[in-house]
Amino acid sequence: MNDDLNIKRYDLREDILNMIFRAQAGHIGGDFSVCDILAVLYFRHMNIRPEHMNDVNRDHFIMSKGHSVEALYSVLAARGFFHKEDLETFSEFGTRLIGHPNNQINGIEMNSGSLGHGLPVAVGMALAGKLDCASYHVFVVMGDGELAEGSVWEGFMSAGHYQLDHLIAIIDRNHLQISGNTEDIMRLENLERRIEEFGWYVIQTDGNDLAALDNAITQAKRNNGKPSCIIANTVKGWGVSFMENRTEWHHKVPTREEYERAMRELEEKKNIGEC
Ligand SMILES: Cc1ncc(C[n+]2csc(CCOP(=O)(O)OP(=O)(O)O)c2C)c(N)n1
Ligand SMILES: [Mg+2]
Repeated sequence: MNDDLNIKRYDLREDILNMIFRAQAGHIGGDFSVCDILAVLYFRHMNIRPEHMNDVNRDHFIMSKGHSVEALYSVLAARGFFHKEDLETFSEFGTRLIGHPNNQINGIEMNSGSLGHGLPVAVGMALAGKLDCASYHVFVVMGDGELAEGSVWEGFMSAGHYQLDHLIAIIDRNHLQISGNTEDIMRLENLERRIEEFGWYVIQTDGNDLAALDNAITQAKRNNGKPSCIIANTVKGWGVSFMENRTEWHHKVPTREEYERAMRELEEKKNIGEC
């Protein structure tokens, strides 16, 4: 994977950290776990450009785990969907960049935040594409805690039934949700086998390894006859040592001292090119 993305993954996290510290609100843990997935999708794979959002053949993207909106805003700004300075208004009174995705923003197709709705909508988009013999792919990113919602499993079932091979679901499998470990709150394992049983092609990958993600998405795009699901094994809080795998960093806001420590760590890792 080229070095440029290795730098961007830290730049994106620095933008997120700034947004959350300035606003004193946000969901930093899930932002940092999903950041690399978004970077690889937006910079390597998806046929989505700010000036071509009306193109019927472009790819479609749904951020179903809408609480990770800061990660989405940071990558959309980096891809030129709006001015980077707008990030400074995140969560302010009267801002367009509110605390969950809304479709008034260029590049955002679906309002989300209430978990469990992204996959069913993505199924509808992919089914429409199939009926139209269109070439576009539909990508949807979900959290693993989100999989406790029943509507997700209706989505898995119907996508398998309709053999929607242009649908690619990516699960941010960080093993944590808002109040603890997913396996304690609502057991998911054996997740791969369960999703396969619904007629999906399932790929497991390291979700914080840019090259591995790139490979997994390439494989998913080539797959015929079944929808694809990438179980991206990630680390919640990835990039900042004291946030990694800690439940409280789901939506804790850093103190000034924590903010400065986190920024220092991200800068150091960026400079030594750690990946
Ligand atoms: C329908 C619904 N129920 C509850 C919530 C509150 N909520 C916000 S984030 C979250 C945990 C989500 O965990 P996960 O999907 O694993 O996200 P991640 O770990 O990636 O942050 C919950 C329960 C919600 N947003 N929507
Ligand atoms: Mg999770």
